[in-house]
Amino acid sequence: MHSRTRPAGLLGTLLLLGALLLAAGTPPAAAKAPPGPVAGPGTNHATDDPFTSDRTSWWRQDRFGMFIHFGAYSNLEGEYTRPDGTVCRNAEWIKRECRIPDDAYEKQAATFNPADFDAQAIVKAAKDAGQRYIVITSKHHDGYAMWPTKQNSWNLRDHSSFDPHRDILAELKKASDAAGIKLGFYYSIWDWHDPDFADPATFPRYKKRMYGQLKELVQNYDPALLWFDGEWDADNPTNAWSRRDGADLQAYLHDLNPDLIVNNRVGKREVADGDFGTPEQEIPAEPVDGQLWESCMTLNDHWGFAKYDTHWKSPATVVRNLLDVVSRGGNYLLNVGPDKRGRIPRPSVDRLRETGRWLGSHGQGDAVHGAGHTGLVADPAWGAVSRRGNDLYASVTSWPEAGRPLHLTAKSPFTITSAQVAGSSQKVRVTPAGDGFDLTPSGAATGPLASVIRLAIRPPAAAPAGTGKGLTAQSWANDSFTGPPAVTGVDATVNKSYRFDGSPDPKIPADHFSTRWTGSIEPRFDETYTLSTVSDDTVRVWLDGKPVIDSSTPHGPKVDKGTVTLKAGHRHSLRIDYTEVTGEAHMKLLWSSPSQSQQIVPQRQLYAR
Ligand code: FHN
Repeated sequence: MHSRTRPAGLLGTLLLLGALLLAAGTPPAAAKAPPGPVAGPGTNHATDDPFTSDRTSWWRQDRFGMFIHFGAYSNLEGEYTRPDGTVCRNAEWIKRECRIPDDAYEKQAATFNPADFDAQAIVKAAKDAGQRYIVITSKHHDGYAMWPTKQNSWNLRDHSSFDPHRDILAELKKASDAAGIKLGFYYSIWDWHDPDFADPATFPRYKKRMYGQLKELVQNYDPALLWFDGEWDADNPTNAWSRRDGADLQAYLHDLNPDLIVNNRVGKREVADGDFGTPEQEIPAEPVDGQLWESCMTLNDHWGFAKYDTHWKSPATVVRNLLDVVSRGGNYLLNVGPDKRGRIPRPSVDRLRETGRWLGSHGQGDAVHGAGHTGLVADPAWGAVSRRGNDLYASVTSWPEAGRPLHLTAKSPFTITSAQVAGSSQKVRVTPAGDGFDLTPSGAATGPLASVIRLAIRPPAAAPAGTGKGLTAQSWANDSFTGPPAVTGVDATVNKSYRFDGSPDPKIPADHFSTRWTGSIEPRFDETYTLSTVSDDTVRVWLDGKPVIDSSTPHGPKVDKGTVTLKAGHRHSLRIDYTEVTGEAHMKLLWSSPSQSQQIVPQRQLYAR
């Protein structure tokens, strides 16, 4: 066993000494700010609509990912025997929850040797499960980096018994690319090990190292996604991460790679942070407003490996969860925790393989991959309904008794032109019934996990796509629309993330400004639409002269909604009054309807008058 911390040597010691003297002499506050783009008034950090952009398309199509919690904590396999002989159990929080002294934790990490980490086997397990992206912990709260970072020697290359010529993130990247699987990295902002993290006075020095690590990850491994965590207010150690830190980091990362997808824990898990929300160990009861979302979950009760935890979810639970998530417009990130040798536990592999077999049978995967929420029907008690093009997938987890119907409540008139049970030739009788349809199968369920009835539909009529160029936008350099507007123009969409430094125009300061959008909005369906705003600080919306949203008390990033009945192809007059008082600023206008999935209202449906 040879545990390597970076060899000091005389030169190393002198350099280190010099660095320490320099650092000691440099007041922390003067520590050079992390690198990043120069923004300022006139900057809008929202560069696309995550609901529809090419940048997020793979993520919205893939739907199902593998989470991997793997780090120095895995070496303890969920159990720590204290010097007094008492045994303490935890997984990735074991250092803190079992109060392991730093030296003892570092000593055990020095024996960490995941020699059996097999990237190809892991990628195969994901692929066989139908998981189309992978997110692995590059650094969890214990601060231990799973790649040869140059920012410190607390990492798998410099502080372990692992082969120093290997790089598991590079191995996973190579195997993922070869298999057509996207790779993302989890990165904890909260760092229990970095000496500069705990003290707000030295926190800038930690941030500099953090930015350095993230630059290494982005430039050396080209991840498609960064999954931040540990952003919350915490103590032991105090977490000084702020919303502004989140805004700065998003701008920095966008500068490094504009295609990167980032979760909402880059900031403070607000609706305006990152590209998607991250409900954890839970599934939202209905589609989430204002932001994409992904539910992350363990397969047993621990994220990191815990040798005693055999409380595994059944394949039926995994499939049901996956279908519920997708039918509500979300992604499902299901976790595995490799053991200290780097092997995924067999019970995890077995359950994932069962799930993959279900997805790969009879085209059932079409209910998940490339599918999503439909507002055309209500969420049924007997299962879940997802939409993929003009097919609805009724995934039944409670198959009816012989001759009994499954009722489907329609929320807009449409026609079912055919109904076919995946993997069965049985007939399904479709009869209009009450507020929708009765689907009456003529045979048995096709298996224990879920049976899928594919419904080909003729959807509600759509008016032709609009020819709009956007709304008239007037902005004032005050937050009360006082005097003549300082700037007048046309905004293609209302999709603004000014954050802390930006504003509608270089002539408008980052605080105390207001914008009024006027013109008309043209729907494509005769339906009841939900108009949603994501705003900070205030917003009011009128449609056809009537108030729809009034959120005029200054607030942080917030979703407000109003329902309106719109006529396909008709131009409904629209006015939005938005103000930014101080701090960060956001303003987005989205819509959804039974036939329209949630999106930023597109330019072609907005008109200047
Ligand atoms: O504290 C972490 C936890 O260890 C785990 O990584 C989960 C997974 O998302 N996130 C945090 C708890 O919210």
